[in-house]
Amino acid sequence: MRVFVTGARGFVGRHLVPRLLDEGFEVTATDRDLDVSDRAAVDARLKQVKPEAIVHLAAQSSVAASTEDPERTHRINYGGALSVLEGALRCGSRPRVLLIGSADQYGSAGPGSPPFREDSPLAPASEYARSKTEAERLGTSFLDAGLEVVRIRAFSHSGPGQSDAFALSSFARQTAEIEAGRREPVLRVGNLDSVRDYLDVDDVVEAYLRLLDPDVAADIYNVASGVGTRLGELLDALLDLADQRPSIERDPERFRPADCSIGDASRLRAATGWKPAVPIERTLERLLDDWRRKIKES
Ligand code: A2R
Repeated sequence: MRVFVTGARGFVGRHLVPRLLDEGFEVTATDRDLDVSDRAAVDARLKQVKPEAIVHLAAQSSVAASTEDPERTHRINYGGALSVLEGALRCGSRPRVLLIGSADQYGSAGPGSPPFREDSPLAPASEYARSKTEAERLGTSFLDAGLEVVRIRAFSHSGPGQSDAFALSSFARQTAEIEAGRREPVLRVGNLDSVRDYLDVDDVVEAYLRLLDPDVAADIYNVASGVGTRLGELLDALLDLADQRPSIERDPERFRPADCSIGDASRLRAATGWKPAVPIERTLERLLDDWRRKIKES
């Protein structure tokens, strides 16, 4: 199967592309070399490649950056999805499209609420989440034109290669810097009471692989563990792996009201048999080792 990947040099793409190649897929990997908001360029490239599937990862993926520059976020996330969907319809090979959305589309749940299901109401609270929600709706509208659009709502995931704009990666980077004596032994954090549903990036990649299967219904799917964990608990687990215990300081810049986001992935499990396989401790270990290596090399 010929798979066209956008955003292939991003965090998930760098894990997905090697896995696709291992599985015997033929891969066309694109990133900044193909601006997804440039409709004509995307159209031309898809007509040339005529893929059987597209995994559309390219995005402005930071919530904070989306608040600073909402227009740019909309242009990349919504405009990018529009280019890819239109290009897919016109390229002649009718590719199945995996549109990657986010748990942020649901907003935050109240304490004790059940995990979000695909039919839970959406309450996007940032331009990032709004752009993903609109891109998903756009994807749904292309079903009528006969395009198989799989709309994915991915919950938090982490692993080696993730930007330190995301909480766990930031904790791991700071820990590795403290271990290396490159930072005073103070770890700066946001709100540790937030509860998140965390997956290892390898489990997310496995879910996307299964959703490429043409026999799986082109539906909306949560990719989630179903388990919520306080960020503070994850930080403790990370520090158990560290060779020293820094003090923890609240960073007003990062501090947001505590939120709660847990997903129910039973639809994905029923359709594909997928379930997460990597324990979070393993994710934290690989993330910390990756930062240790990068800091040593820098
Ligand atoms: O912003 P950069 O230089 O890191 O490049 C990102 C790239 N990208 C684009 N590619 C083509 N045309 C654009 N206009 C454009 N803008 C950004 O997409 C980066 O290499 C990639 C996205 O990777 P990450 O930001 O690392 O996201 P991640 O964690 O791999 O997430 C994949 C998908 C995204 O749609 C997220 O919103 C969703 O999963 O959670």
